[in-house]
Amino acid sequence: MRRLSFIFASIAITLWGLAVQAAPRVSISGSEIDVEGIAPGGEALLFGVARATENYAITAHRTTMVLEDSDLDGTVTFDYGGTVPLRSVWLGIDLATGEHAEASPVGFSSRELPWPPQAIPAALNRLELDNALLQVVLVRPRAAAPSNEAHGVWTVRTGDGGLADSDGTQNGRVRVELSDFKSVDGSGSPPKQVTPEDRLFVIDLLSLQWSASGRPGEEP
Ligand SMILES: [Ca+2]
Repeated sequence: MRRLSFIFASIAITLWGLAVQAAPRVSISGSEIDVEGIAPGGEALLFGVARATENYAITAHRTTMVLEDSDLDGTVTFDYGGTVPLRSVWLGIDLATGEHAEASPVGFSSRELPWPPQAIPAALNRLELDNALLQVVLVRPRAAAPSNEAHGVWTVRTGDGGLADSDGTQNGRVRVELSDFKSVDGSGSPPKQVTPEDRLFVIDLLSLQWSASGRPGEEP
């Protein structure tokens, strides 16, 4: 009996190890986008931008959607409502851990850029990025906020010299205040400062290039 308990304990530790290391995967098929490999019963954020031409104008459709794993299989599915546009980039983020994965439809290669080292100034209350037009997402993972109050997802769209660019000028940079972020999941006011556990994701609405800030515990 003692031996049996030992075996169960070993299995439990192995499974726990797998759960800690698990990273999500994103796959696209027809009109569906799957985020697989999240904690069973957990939530994932699907963050995507799709470029399309409509009435001779190029548009960027943005998606920031929290998806719940209600059937406990560790996979959530988003239906785009039509074939997922070729020129699109999709990030799946496990909201328990902040781990992410990315995919684009077959035939389109999106480009990941390194997280800009100067993007978060010492005051930690804003971002400074060299983009003309972008969507930013801030995820405070559940694991990083055990109080169950502060975790959540916030997003903002910003454009150089315009919307949510607090430097107010067209200078090739945007300065985005955390206070301009809006909740995606009803979790209330945005954080006042970025913490090392937070994960930031940026998709450029023109080039579809994207960046993710470092893993929890790394220097942002
Ligand atoms: Ca600017």
